[in-house]
Amino acid sequence: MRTEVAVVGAGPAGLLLAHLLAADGVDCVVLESRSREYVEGRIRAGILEASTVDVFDRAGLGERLHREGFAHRGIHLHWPHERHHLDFVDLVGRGVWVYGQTELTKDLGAAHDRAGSARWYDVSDTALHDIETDRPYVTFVDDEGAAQRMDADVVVGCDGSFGPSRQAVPRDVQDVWQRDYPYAWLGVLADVAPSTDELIYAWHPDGFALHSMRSAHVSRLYLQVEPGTDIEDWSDERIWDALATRLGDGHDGWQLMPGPITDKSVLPMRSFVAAPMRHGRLFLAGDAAHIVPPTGAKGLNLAVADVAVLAEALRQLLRKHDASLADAYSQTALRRVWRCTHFSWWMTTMLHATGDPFDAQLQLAQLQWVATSTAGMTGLAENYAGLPLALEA
Ligand code: FAS
Ligand code: PHB
Repeated sequence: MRTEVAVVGAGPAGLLLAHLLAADGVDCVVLESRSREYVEGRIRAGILEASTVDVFDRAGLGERLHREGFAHRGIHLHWPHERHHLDFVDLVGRGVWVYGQTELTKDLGAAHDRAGSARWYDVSDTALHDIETDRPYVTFVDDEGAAQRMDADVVVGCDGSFGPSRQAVPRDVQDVWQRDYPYAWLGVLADVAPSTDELIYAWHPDGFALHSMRSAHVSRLYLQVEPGTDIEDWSDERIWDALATRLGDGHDGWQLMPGPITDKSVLPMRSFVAAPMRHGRLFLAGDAAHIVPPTGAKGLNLAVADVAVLAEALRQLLRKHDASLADAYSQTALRRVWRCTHFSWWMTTMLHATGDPFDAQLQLAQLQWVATSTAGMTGLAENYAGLPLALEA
């Protein structure tokens, strides 16, 4: 079989790239190792930057997002006895949207259904070949156990942090940076109306907590736990007690309303960047190239930003035989990747308790400045609401 662009991975990056390329008449095939139901059911990100919403609007994918998503002007920063609202729209002229990654992936899947796109789910043994030539190909075993080969002009690795694509880049040309944080997040989904209008990021000596949401009836909350925490150690009651303490239940009359927990998971916190994001005819996008701790709500948005830049680069390469944007892709994408990696590290280290009393004083001093100085608030707002897509040099 032959296509122009073989995309490995049908998460948001892979599906969005294939959708944008197909809109430009570029032939694509998407290969995915899990089932469609599994991919669309994975509970992950929830915050979309304005530039992400713009990409979906321009691609004709924004209708349900605008109907069911929530436009937020900003966030609340909370620490014991203090709560401050940062209004991003006042500060930098743009806010963010609350719309679950699961919904975004379903919208992308529906668009591919309408377009009759070529997607292979439940594949296995995916392997990339001859990526240093102009005739790369991908081999895999399909869901019926038959060995398949897909020849392509370009292969794009959108296969997340554990896929084969990043491994296909030779070690001697690849730089990798990684930082593992000394804490993890316990995330819960609860069938209860959010107790807040906008997200609450809370510092507390016991640990960080975040109150987010998915709809008017579903709350999404996180609390800092030790790495490797066994979810069985956290009963619903213990989770709600810790969230109430850390989020400031009772502060100025504010109350956290508990409810039935429908999903619990522990996710590790790490920063990871692999460069270059292109080797020969292989391009990497999204988590395949970088991972950020979710404190800055950047993971999904970075994947979209990579894809928006890469789709145009591949259109120029394959339709106009102009390789200039493709040759610049890695450098262009990495500028935003490092800006977002820094911001995610900055938010994470400002808000997570380490148990060290000196750290605690530094964090509280930083929070006091960020939440009460226009310069501090603007710096957070500019990064959280998102920078323009293709960062200037
Ligand atoms: P994805 O990981 O979404 O998609 C990669 C796809 O490739 C997967 O479907 C996988 O099955 C497939 N694949 C892997 N190996 C393959 C192979 N060999 N062959 C074929 N297919 C293969 N971000 C936030 O902003 N906020 C959050 O709260 C947040 N929470 C997260 C929680 C968890 C548990 C995880 C893991 C990530 C979270 N993220 C969060 C980040 C997340 O949203 C990612 O940034 C986003 O999914 C990136 O999208 P993709 O790059 O498409 O990668
Ligand atoms: C979420 O709603 O899942 C979410 C929101 C903000 C974050 C991380 C996760 O920083």
